[in-house]
Amino acid sequence: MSAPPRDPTWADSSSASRPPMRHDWSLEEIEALFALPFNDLLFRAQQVHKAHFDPNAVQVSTLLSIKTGACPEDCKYCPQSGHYNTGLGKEKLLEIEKVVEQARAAKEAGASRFCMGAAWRSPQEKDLRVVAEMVGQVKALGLETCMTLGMVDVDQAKRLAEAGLDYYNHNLDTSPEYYGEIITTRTYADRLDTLANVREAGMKVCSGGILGMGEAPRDRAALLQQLVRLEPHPESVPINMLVKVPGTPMENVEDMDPLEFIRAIAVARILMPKSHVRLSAGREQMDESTQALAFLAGANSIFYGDTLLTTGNPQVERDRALFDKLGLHPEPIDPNARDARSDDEQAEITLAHAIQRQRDDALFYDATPG
Ligand code: SAM
Ligand code: DTB
Ligand code: SF4
Repeated sequence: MSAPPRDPTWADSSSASRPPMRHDWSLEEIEALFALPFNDLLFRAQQVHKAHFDPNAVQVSTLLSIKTGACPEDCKYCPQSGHYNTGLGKEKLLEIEKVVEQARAAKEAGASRFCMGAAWRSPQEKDLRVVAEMVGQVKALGLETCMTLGMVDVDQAKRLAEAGLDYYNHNLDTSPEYYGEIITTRTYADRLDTLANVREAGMKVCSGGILGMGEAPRDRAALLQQLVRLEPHPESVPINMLVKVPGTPMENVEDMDPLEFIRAIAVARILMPKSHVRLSAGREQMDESTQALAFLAGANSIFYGDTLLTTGNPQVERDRALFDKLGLHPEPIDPNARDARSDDEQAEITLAHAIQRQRDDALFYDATPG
């Protein structure tokens, strides 16, 4: 996956002509984007993509499950929930050396970010000490680090940030309205709180959702509306296509039209112009043309490696071949982008968060189950 010569026109619109980032998109505006003729929608998404990114560069992350199975939460899509029988056993937290070994292999295979996931509701104190050490050692390899460990409070988020964690992944998963159909053991407001805590700790936010869970088109628009309300927008927005795992309540849900999925990627790109939009879970079930359309629609990040957390992902050789066919190349880590936030910028984020928390409390009081 070597870098071919760049198209010199990719960053061709001057910053002066770019509209400011918006957080106040109405549901109707977002639905109107979804309703555009497909070609018009993709053209608009490409214009936005080209104005902010090299459209042929794709950020490459590798995922590892550091603690698998027996999760107390009841997320209906998830093979790791202890509420369903999916054949997964309960595993202990992996040893640090094993994780570092996998991270080194991921780096050698071409990944720039290493994402570690744990099937926890939230980390316990004894575990937090271990994962903090893990972060430090993975980061020392020269990789960006990301973790997804469930809910975190501000203190936990700060400790992870101090350990060197660059990104924290915590998905909103679906719209506030559909959420109660999918998860009952934590609320939408809990999720927004965790995202606010991650921001307050100065980490980058990775947050997105899952499509194809039987949601209505309006739920897709409402999920994106929630993500776009976050200030700043999440730096990373994973859009997962549901992986239907036998034993979960979602194993027989109806397939989503792949073109509707592409529309969602394009709308995410338009709404969050500077974010990396990740074509996340579900690639193994997608043909090459659908993946190519997703990149055309503005997706610019993938999980790379033969497994996600517990389910399959395309073999690395297949991804290398796809990148070659499409003339894509892995995006290098931007050394200036890391830790580049000034104290003033961080203070502004903290203030914006205090305001957003008040708004969320008011808005979600009624929308979320007990
Ligand atoms: N337990 C932590 C949590 O949920 O916050 C972290 C791990 S959890 C597996 C991370 C994310 O994986 C979920 O939020 C969900 O969006 C995604 N995910 C889980 N199962 C999936 C599936 N079958 N298909 C697509 N995405 C899935
Ligand atoms: C995200 O949005 N998708 C990833 C990552 N964040 C942690 C997880 C996908 C999991 C798919 C099901 C599995 O492999 O267990
Ligand atoms: Fe647990 Fe996360 Fe799976 Fe939900 S998505 S059951 S919290 S591992």
